[in-house]
Amino acid sequence: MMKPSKKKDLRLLTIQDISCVGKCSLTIALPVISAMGVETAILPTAILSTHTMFQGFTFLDLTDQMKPITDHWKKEGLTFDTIYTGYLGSVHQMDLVRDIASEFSQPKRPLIVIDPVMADYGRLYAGFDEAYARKNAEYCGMADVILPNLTEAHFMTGLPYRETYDRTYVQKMLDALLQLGPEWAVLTGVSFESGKTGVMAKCRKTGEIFEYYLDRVPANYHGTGDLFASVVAGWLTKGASLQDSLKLACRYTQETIRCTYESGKKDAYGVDFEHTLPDLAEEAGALGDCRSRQC
Ligand code: PXL
Repeated sequence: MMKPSKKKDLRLLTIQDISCVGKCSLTIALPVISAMGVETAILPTAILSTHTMFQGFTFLDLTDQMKPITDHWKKEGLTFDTIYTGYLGSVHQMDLVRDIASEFSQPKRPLIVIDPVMADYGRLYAGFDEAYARKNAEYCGMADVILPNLTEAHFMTGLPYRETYDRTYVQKMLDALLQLGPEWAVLTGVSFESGKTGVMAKCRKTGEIFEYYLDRVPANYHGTGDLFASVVAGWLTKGASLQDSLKLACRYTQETIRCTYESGKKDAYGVDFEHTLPDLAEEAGALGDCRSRQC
């Protein structure tokens, strides 16, 4: 397992919505990645009163603000080690993000992590359609790492969605995802054994397969995909290998779900990451940085 890097001044840009209430997207990414000791710049794509699982949510599209905001950053000479995107409100925003990634590709191209948030349990989220999924497939082609669940992979590759499956199915899905162009495809929520869940990943260049599974906590909380992706993006930015990043993110996500479950919360509202964040900060070496500075 890697030793946490003490390198200073790492900066990640995350682009996704602000769901004001509901513990997902930016209300997870910002605290979690910051707690890992990585400066987290945000580019909000929309403001919603809640995430889209609530009834009657409000939605303010911020597409028009995205370019002026990044133009200002450009003038300020800002650079990013990583660009991590989650829920994007429209296909147009994917084109904008592609432009932003190329604008900020000097002096060093940032690592691109894409979580193509749009679906789960075999269905697209409210507001998305097949055209959005097709565009997401094309958009994922520019990533170093993509992190879809099996439903999102189904909508992007056109391969059938299955609730029960075997290794051949998952490997075919990974190959189809790699054909879209990313360096690594990571499928989340993979389970070949009841009571276990984890990830299976494949590298386009080397063909290497990496898998990691842990005991499944018997509850489904909203926002766990965003938590997992944020921790993966944080560790990658700190210089961890993809394999270590996935392991650490699986363990942290499982621990947070376990904590939430044991506190008696049975609904799908969100996970209590606030209680496990100090452990993540410690593991990431972020507390150590501060102590050694005696602040
Ligand atoms: O957790 C993913 C997510 C992010 N943002 C919004 C969502 C969802 C999932 O439903 O609705 C607005």
